Amino acid sequence: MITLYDLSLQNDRRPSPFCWRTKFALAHKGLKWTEVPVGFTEKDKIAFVASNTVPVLKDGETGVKDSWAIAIHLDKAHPDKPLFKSEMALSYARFANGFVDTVVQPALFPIVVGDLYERVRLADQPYFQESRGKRLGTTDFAAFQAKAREKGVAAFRGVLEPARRVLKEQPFLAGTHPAYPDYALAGAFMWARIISPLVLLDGDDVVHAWRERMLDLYDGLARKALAA
Ligand SMILES: N[C@@H](CCC(=O)N[C@@H](CS)C(=O)NCC(=O)O)C(=O)O
Repeated sequence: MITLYDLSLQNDRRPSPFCWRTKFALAHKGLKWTEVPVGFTEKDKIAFVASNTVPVLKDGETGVKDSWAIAIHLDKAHPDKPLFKSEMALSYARFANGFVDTVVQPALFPIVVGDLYERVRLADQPYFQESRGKRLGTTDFAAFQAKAREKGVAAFRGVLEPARRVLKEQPFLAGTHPAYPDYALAGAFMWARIISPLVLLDGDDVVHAWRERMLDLYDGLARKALAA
């Protein structure tokens, strides 16, 4: 039995971009799983793997923390329908993962942080203020977000250019079929979709068409999630 410990906000919204990578990876492999919602301050639920963050996966008796480690674990423990079919596929996925972690998500955070804060469970809001306030240098997340959006939406679209170039040539980042590079980028878009009504992409952007395909995958797994 596989259990995913997943970040939960008000109304049980599930926005974590890293948890979405894991959900897409599990669906890719045709594995079934159950989910345990975890609030920002419910660290006790994930203490069994000494983690402060989700996703955490419990696969039988094995606990794994960190979305990338989980992906590696899944291919080892369940070799059918591999996430990484070759060393090159693994390397490309690692690159895409790093691109999303260090470029895409940091471009997204300032333009959605106010909307995110509004949806954090009330009990978790002081923790969020303290932790994210330190990072941003303010706890007025609404004002920070408004200012960031003046240039931030255009900047966000700009950082997607490497993905856009690929998606002009093929339906998925991984080629004719989706794989981990797609799941990494789609995780970032799921994060935004679930916490904010902000329109991120032009309708005629190839990234927009790709995002629609990602929402449809695996019986609409992503589309079914409660959006903002
Ligand atoms: N490198 C980790 C990052 C995980 C992460 O930062 N998760 C966030 C949710 S999106 C979290 O659990 N944050 C808890 C906190 O901020 O206290 C991974 O890939 O799993």
